[in-house]
Amino acid sequence: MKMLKKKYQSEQGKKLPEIVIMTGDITQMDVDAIVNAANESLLGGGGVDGAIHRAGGPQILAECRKLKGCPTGEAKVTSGGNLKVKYVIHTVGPIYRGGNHNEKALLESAYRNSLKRGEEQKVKTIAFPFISAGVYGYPKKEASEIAAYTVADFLRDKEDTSIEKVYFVLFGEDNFTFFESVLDEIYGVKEVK
Ligand code: AR6
Repeated sequence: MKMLKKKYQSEQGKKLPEIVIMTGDITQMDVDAIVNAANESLLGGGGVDGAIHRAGGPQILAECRKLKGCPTGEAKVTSGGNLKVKYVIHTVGPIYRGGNHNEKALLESAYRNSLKRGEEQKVKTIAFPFISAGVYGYPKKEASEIAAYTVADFLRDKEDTSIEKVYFVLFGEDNFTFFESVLDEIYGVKEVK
């Protein structure tokens, strides 16, 4: 399968973070931290959560057990086990229940709290999956807008941050295209015709 990748950097004076969108498997990333789209138990599951625990080995689950779960919208850190990363930041996105159950605020919190946990560990590079957009059923266009705007706004003009580069690692061309549209808008990329 063709791998898609696109890099966004600030134009002079705008001070937006460097963001890379790509298709691929987040468990293979060579970054300081990856974010896991977990559930409140932090004891594993399917989707990206299952993939991270499978690839990372039992060490991550052992550490998760000690964390005693994680409320929706918050984030907690373990080591990276057998993965290339130093840390896995486990966050819990909202289950989508029609849009009137505080889902947007909770999804924004999941991204923001993950970035905060990353900063506390002094990570320079961090990779996110498409939180809540799988089993949890968040409509993808909306979820991609929340993801991209929340991360860009959190890091915009921020001097006191360790984070230099953020990756969104996505399954499938469709998901890539959602992120591409919103990031083109945020970074003011002009369409070349
Ligand atoms: N790398 C990158 N993206 C992936 C990978 C991977 N290895 N595997 C799946 N995805 P989901 P959620 C994509 O369902 O909606 C778990 O059971 C996937 O295609 O993993 O937040 C947890 O334990 C989709 O686009 O997370 C929770 O119970 C995106 O990752 C629940 O699922 C997120 O899909 C959380 O649901």
